[in-house]
Amino acid sequence: MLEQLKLIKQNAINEVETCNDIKELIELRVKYLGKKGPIQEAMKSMKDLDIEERKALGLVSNEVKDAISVAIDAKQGSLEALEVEKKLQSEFIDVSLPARGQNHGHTHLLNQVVEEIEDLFIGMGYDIAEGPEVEYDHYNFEMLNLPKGHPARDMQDSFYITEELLLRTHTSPVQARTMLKHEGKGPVKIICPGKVYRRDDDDATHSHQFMQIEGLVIGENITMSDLKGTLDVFAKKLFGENREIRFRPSFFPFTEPSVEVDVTCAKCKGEGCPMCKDSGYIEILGAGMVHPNVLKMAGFDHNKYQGFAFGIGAERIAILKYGIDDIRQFYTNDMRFNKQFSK
Ligand code: FA5
Repeated sequence: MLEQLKLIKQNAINEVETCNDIKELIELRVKYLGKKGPIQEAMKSMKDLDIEERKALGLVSNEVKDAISVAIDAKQGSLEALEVEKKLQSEFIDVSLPARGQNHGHTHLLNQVVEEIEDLFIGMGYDIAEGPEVEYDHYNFEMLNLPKGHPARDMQDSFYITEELLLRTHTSPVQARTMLKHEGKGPVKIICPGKVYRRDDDDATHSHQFMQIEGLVIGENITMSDLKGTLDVFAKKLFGENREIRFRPSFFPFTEPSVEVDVTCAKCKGEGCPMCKDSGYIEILGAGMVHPNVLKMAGFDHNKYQGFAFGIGAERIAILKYGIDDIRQFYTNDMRFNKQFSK
């Protein structure tokens, strides 16, 4: 019996030593030390032995049990340590690896330019005003000294929705709306950026939908030189001191006198090319002194108040500032174009 126990111990220790799996090790513990294990089986024959033999068998069986248990505990400890090590290896984070690039959106170039212009005018004390894109004929034309049938309405071919409603052709109706809100009291100093729509044929510098930034200043003793000075500062800040700018007499029914401002072409730098239709210049804005009729219609005393107004084409500014060769680039959503202007 004692020999049998020693053999059991030897087999158990051999099996424990070659075991490399915690689950199997638990099964080995049950197999050798459990109630149905070989040691318990051997002990069943105790009852047939005399007292001395029983003592000896008890002693050896305890010794065998202890030895197997110690071997299993030791093995379990080393297998658990191995497991932890493996887990640590698999969860290792290399903090020195460069991060995977993420695609971040950014403000569209056109909005960047509009924001730059807004900042510039806010810096000069202007407030931002807003108006609807679907506008009444009344504000878009009539309040601007353009009654129905006025030939100058043809200057802006319109998208009419009903006889009285249209997509605004310029941001100038916001002038009328702002003046009415002021109820004849100056000063007024606003800019209004927004989309406008015209039935223009699309080409390199014209789009049927584009952005304008309207400006309106009303106060006492406002003169044409205030307008010229303001537009000069605007153009120099945006294009730099060296870019050539010209003021050209023009006509708008809502301003008198009226001017248009041109900047040397982005493509040919003034030489003349198809983009600027060989003129060497691209027109960026229309402006002038607010017509007395417009002041009167909006409830301002034209003997007390004067004002100037301007309407800047935002795409034209972006074209000239960034050397873009076609206005349609702003509206085709070509990511190769858009991504060049991420800030
Ligand atoms: C006007 O729209 C006037 N309301 C501007 C104004 C405001 C004059 C206040 C006086 C006082 P005009 O049609 O010229 O004017 O347009 C103004 C600017 O918008 C142009 O100088 C040009 O830069 C831009 N623009 C005009 N038509 C288009 C178009 N189809 N596509 C892109 N930009 C355009």
